[in-house]
Amino acid sequence: MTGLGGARAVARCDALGVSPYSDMADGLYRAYLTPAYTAAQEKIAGWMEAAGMAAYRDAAANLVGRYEGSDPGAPALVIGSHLDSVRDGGRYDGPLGIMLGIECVAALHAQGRRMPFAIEIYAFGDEEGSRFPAAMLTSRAVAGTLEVSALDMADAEGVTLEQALSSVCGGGIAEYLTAAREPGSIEAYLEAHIEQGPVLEADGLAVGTVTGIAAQLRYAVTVKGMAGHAGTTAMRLRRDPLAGAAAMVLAVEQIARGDNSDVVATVGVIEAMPGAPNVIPGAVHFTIDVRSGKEERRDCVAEAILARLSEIAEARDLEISVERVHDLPASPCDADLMDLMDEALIGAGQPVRRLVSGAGHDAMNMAVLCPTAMLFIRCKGGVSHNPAEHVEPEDVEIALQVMLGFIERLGTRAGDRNAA
Ligand code: HGY
Ligand code: MN
Ligand code: MN
Repeated sequence: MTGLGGARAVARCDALGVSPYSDMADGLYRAYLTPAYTAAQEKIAGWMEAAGMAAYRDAAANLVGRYEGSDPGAPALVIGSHLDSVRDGGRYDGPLGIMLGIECVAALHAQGRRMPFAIEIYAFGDEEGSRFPAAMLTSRAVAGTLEVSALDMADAEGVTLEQALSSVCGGGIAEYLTAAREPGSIEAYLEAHIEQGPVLEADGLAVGTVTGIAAQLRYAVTVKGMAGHAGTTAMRLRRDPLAGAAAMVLAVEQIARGDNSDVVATVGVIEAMPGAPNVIPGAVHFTIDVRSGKEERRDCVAEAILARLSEIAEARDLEISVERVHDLPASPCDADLMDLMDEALIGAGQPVRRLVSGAGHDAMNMAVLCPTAMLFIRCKGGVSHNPAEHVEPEDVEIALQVMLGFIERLGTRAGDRNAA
């Protein structure tokens, strides 16, 4: 299979980038538990079975493929990434890691080989949080870190997670948390992912070993003022929450930029209600996403931002409420697995290059369960969360060879441990 797996992985991501595997007509939006999501699962399940795996949905409606190892009781190697996308996203953010996992198993299956451990491919259903308010629901369910209270939510159309889940797999929300894996049942978690940044391209490298994932905080902010008639309300009499929110958005940018560190802060969603050209809004909702490789930097900047927002609200006679939607700590990759990845890079004729991830990944949740490793793949211009996202099949083939080398070394390590 050498030489073809990388190209096939890219072609399969492309095939999944259009209807019926997208919830939007022109472009890619595949949300958790939608018709596009289940259509994509059915397609991928066929590819998993063709690679010698048994495919099934777990209680959180993740698609899982399992390729047995020589020792049925041994902790499994899990290879995964996410199947959902952002709105109008790229084709490779998530699915590429799933397809590469399938290609690794297909290569072993073609050679009739079994590793000392089973290999399980997880296509996580909700990493982006693009449908429901919280993100990374399904890898948190597998990691066992999801609180049952977190399941009580609805999407923008008012469809609850419970309704969406039962529409897809008939499963009940009560069983959702049974998707959790037993600690000790997983040898390691491996995720290959596009870098979504400029480092590998700038260094002329196809792949790199990830050292860890930045810590992230996400907030939902509501600012309330006084709705009014755009034509009859004098400027001095207004309590305009959208004008207030505009000052707040600029403050988010100024404070993060002023920290002169790796901290990044983003307002990605903003909505004015009732949202009419001739109405001064009554309320505004917006989100804030704050990240850094160091939690203390992240927290310090987040605190400064929230304090500034309160000052702006007070100065403009507005009400403000802030809800913390999620708090994901920084997640270092496992030192031993990084060494194995470096050896696999060398084995595949690639220079060793380590880099941190500013983007969040399911690996940060799986780190609660087991040691994690990530492999980054160069993407054009570092562009992601954008239809222009692009990878070269040759780089993906290199990633496949590195992953196979990593799996071999992990198998040798497991064999040596069992023999000891
Ligand atoms: O937000 C992130 O970093 C990831 O793409 N979900
Ligand atoms: Mn991703
Ligand atoms: Mn993403």
